[in-house]
Amino acid sequence: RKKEIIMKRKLEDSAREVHTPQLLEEQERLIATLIEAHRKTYDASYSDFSQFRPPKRGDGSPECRNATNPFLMSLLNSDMDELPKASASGAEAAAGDELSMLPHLADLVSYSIQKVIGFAKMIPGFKELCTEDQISLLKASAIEIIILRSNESFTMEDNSWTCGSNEFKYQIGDVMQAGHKLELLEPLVKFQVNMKKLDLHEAEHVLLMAICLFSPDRPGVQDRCRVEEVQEHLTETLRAYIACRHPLSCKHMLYAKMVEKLTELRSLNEEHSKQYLQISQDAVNKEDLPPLLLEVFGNPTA
Ligand code: YSL
Repeated sequence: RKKEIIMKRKLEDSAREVHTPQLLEEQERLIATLIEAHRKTYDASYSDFSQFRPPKRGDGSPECRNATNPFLMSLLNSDMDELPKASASGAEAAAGDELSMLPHLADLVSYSIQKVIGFAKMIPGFKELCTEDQISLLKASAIEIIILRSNESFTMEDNSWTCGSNEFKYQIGDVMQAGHKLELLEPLVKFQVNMKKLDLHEAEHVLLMAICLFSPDRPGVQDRCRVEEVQEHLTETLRAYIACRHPLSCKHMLYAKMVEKLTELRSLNEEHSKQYLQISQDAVNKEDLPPLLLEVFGNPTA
């Protein structure tokens, strides 16, 4: 009898597979909407980056090594004969100041948060949530979605996020100069490498970001059922997409691997919260952290 039941299940399973060889029209539309939302909010020319406060790297040049005479060095190495009025922050940064990359990277993250919000607003079902739930979802997932979307600029050639020119190429060392610890950045880079290896289609990439956003178990979410419903609809669409669009040879376990990435993002998120708290306390120049960033990640001095 048990055998019979198992056989019957197997037949049903294969029948189901045969009956879902194509994406429903509605699922196709959803994917098209998400792709458009992403394209509208991800500018792959990275032309906005020049508006951020400039990156400052302690790059091992003479003025950076000479930490004892940063002001002298900056005057000797430039055409200026006076220190800039704003406390010679350039000289401090040139001296390899611990948080020299913080203003630029904080601006990049603040900019990215704005783009993530724009993306979220175009996902069917998001605007229908109450504002409190929209905020709870965004606060909890912003860093995860930024990590996901950044995979587009990540390259395995030199394990950097390359956003156009060398000035906007970010390596581990640069992120360390924003106050993050090496041992915690390694998992972040590993994550990027493994994501890259999944070689996702654009449809899968955008679905993953949307699924990440609609996680019903985030703190503070009131209407968990609504969030779960949307998430299930998104995951169903992802499964269907993989089943019928992804080449057989590489779709093996792809859905499972993508779900695993969501788990890894949770632990990166947790680690980020701890490091952020530390950095936001260390950042003596409170202006280093843009207001949106303080609002989304938390303001320890508030
Ligand atoms: O407060 C944010 C801190 C994180 C680092 C967290 C480290 C602990 C995690 C375990 C920032 C500094 C990381 C970024 C911004 C460093 C530079 C490269 C990058 C990292 C994501 C988080 C993202 C790159 C881009 C460029 C481009 O692809 C985009 C437009 C993306 O939105 C962001």
